[in-house]
Amino acid sequence: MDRSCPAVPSFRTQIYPRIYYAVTSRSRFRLGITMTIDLYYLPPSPPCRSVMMLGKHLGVRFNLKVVNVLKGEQLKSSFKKMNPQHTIPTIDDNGFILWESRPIMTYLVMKYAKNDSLYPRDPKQRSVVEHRLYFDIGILYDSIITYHAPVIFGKMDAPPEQCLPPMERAFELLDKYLQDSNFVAGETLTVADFSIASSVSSAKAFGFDIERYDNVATWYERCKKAMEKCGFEEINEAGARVLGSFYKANLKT
Ligand SMILES: N[C@@H](CCC(=O)N[C@@H](CS)C(=O)NCC(=O)O)C(=O)O
Repeated sequence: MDRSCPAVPSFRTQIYPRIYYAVTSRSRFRLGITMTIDLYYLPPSPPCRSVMMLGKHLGVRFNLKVVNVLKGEQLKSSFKKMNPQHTIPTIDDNGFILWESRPIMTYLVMKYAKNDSLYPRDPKQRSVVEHRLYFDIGILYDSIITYHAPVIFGKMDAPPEQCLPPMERAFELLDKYLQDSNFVAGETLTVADFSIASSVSSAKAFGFDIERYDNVATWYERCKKAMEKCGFEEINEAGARVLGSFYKANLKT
């Protein structure tokens, strides 16, 4: 009779190494001896700013690698080989390559956070965080960039008028989401606040008046305090100001 049972994984060769890796990589990180993560970025880039602030919040050490997308450096074959979508931010966590700021943020929390508060495990809470991240990429940030990008890239002298109402509508929605909660996905800070704070600070730096939206303005001040130690001023607002200056330099109205 064949006593071997290939369907049952061996504890010594298959299960134990996985447990060992999971435990030691977390411990190494907590002891501050984790390997650094390469972050391909440019300081004014909104999605890069949210990742950088979150990294600082988590205590993750980034090995910063500038990719100047304004000079087309993202189109170099070496970068496109790593990220065929050729976007920043992109991370390389010891061979694990990931791009898109929002999945990068959720990955960093799942792998390196001391608890799950920034990306809750509870299905309902997590779904609200996911909703806000999707709202940001698909509606809020999208409307902000669609309105301002033609001027930033010198394609138009003034922003396209027809793109203003969608941006205002997005801010009205954000204002509603913040009506009964301190942060965008509930009572505590989550990765969605990092993402949306970066979008809102960009709009503000372009000259959009966020004070028209009471809840957004109050939440923005709250984020300033909550993210003070992770670079809200020196990473986020400073970068947004540089982006805003590109826009204002090309604006001819
Ligand atoms: N949804 C992406 C957007 C990334 C993105 O478009 N980044 C810009 C810089 S802000 C970029 O890399 N542009 C260069 C390109 O698309 O070739 C994210 O959140 O990471």
